[in-house]
Amino acid sequence: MKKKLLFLGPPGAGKGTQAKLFCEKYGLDHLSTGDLLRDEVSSGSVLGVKASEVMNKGELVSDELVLSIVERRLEKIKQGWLLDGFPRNVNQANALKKLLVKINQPMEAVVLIKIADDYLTKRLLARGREDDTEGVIINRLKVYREKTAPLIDLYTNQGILEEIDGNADIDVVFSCIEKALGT
Ligand code: B4P
Repeated sequence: MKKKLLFLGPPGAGKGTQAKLFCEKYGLDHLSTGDLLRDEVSSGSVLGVKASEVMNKGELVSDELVLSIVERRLEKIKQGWLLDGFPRNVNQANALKKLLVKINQPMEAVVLIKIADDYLTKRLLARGREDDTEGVIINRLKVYREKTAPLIDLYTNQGILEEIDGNADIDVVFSCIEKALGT
């Protein structure tokens, strides 16, 4: 079974939801940069205060901060990992590639969860997190299109991208992911 995975998709596509289920079932370490940043915010640290200002505008937190968090965590994992919400731009993808070469753990598959903007906005408004207001969601979608979507071509060209339709019930999306990954 593939054990070095990345879940990619627009905000609200269900990356976090599916990643959690997948890691529980298959015993992988779930590495969500969104969750790790929210932990930093709750701790009230200087970095957390800075991160919270950026997240509440729907922008991306600095590559430097995110990379240091990921590097510290990835090096300790032995069993297999699932990256959720990282990388989010080409710079982060290049840094990740270097890190994976260094620790000799190449990425095995990327799951792209696709879904139309209308559904995403409805889902996120219903969730109601601090960064789930209409104006911030519009900006997050714009940032996704400009900065994260170019990663789709990058991983397609590497031949490791699997596309999933995210506009279905959670268990249906989960089965599609399992099928795509051949579990
Ligand atoms: P994230 O925490 O990654 O959150 P997200 O992309 O908005 O949500 P996700 O796709 O995981 O959706 P979820 O499963 O929760 O990012 C938040 C912020 O952190 C970013 O804007 C950025 O500022 C910062 N950040 C994170 N990573 C970064 C990085 N690498 N670099 C820089 N900054 C970074 O699902 C959403 C909702 O839909 C939930 O309520 C869920 O219950 C529901 N849902 C899920 N699947 C469903 C389904 N099939 N049907 C119906 N509802 C569903």
